[in-house]
Amino acid sequence: MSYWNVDKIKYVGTGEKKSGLGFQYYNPDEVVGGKKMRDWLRFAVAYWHTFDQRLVDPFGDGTAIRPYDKYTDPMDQALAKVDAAFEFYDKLGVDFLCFHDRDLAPEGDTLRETNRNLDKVVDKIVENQKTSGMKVLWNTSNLFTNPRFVEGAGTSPYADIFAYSAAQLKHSLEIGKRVGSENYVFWGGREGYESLWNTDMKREQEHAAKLFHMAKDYANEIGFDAQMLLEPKPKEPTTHQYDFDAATTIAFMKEYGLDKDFKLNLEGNHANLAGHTYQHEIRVAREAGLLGSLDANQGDKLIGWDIDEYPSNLYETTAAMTEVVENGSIGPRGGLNFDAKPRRSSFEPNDLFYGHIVGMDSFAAGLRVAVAMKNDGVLDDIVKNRYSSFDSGIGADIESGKASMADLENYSLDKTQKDLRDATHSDHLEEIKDTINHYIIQTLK
Ligand code: XUL
Ligand code: CO
Repeated sequence: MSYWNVDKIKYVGTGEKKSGLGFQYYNPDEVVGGKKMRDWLRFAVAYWHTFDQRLVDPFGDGTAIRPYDKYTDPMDQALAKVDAAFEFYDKLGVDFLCFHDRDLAPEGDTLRETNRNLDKVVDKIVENQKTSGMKVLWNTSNLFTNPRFVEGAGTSPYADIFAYSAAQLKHSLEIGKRVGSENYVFWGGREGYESLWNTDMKREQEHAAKLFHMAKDYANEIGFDAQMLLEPKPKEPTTHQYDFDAATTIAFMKEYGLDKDFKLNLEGNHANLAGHTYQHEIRVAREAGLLGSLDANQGDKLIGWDIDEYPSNLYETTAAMTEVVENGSIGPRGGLNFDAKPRRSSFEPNDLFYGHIVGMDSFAAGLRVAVAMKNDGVLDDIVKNRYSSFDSGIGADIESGKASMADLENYSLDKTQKDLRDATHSDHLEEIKDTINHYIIQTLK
């Protein structure tokens, strides 16, 4: 039985496209910058957006038409979805999937019943992995949808909710081990506050850190050696999320001794909500040695919430992939997970293929441009030259610590206005942007 009415998606290149369903830039086994494209990009399909999302918005019901809708019993539908999902991965040509525990199976009345439902679906995933070779980039625990998490999970003011969260998480880690997840993600869906008037911020953050430590300790105990990742987001759903952005999350990790075992999973739309570019977030993580993995999506500059649009902005993917190429990889076990969904008006099954194709092609294009710029050392020279006054003389003495403040005073006291004006140089930023445009246009034509 076939769920999706398409053939396997092929690389067709940038010539005349015969059908809309083809990759123009993503050619998985082509070697670019010393590695196969599939190994640079390690694309993953997100179970929640792709197979569960009904395309609701706050004003309207779901519009999605999905090939397993005919199964009305929740467990029958959950099992059919696994087959549909693995056919989708095969036709799209991705190597990885990602999921939350609750994406897979309906909850029962107790955690025991819920785990039983979940285990049945995971059994089927494991069977499908054996025949397809599909790998799990990461799994995670949904500790935010059910009303019990209304005031948080690890940061809930209620001990029973913390306990339940830990119990749910324990099983999710066991599942991670079963499916061989390369990473394990924590996005703090409700881990923030609505109002400071009733919040003990310090106590909540200590609790969150305790839950992360417990998770890592338990993973070690069962021999689940996934890279642990925290995913920053500044707001939505709570007014203020504790893992606001990369820099805030790194400070939290350092304060609570988590920076040895945890890295970051960074998302484009989350970066924008924090007032940053995706490139900024990736740079902050990479320079701290904490870049773990990436959630691929884009926001809309005119909308102030998380719309999880499939990435299509080539300038932004070029910027993100420039950081990745500079880093040598996305992260030790990182990949690009499409935390993205079609617009509500793109409700047909095939829109899921188009969404992933534009996303995969956009990052593949970004990779090609970033590698071309790297090969020509375009940015290397720009950055190196800008700081070259620190390579010798007084600059080298400042960096080495040889120069004291008194030395710098001596050095500066008689410099004239003109001397100092001459010490600065134009950044030629417009020329740099013109060069980047040139590489995008030339590489992608
Ligand atoms: C929410 C979000 C999540 C995480 C996984 O904005 O990004 O889907 O990626 O829980
Ligand atoms: Co995400």
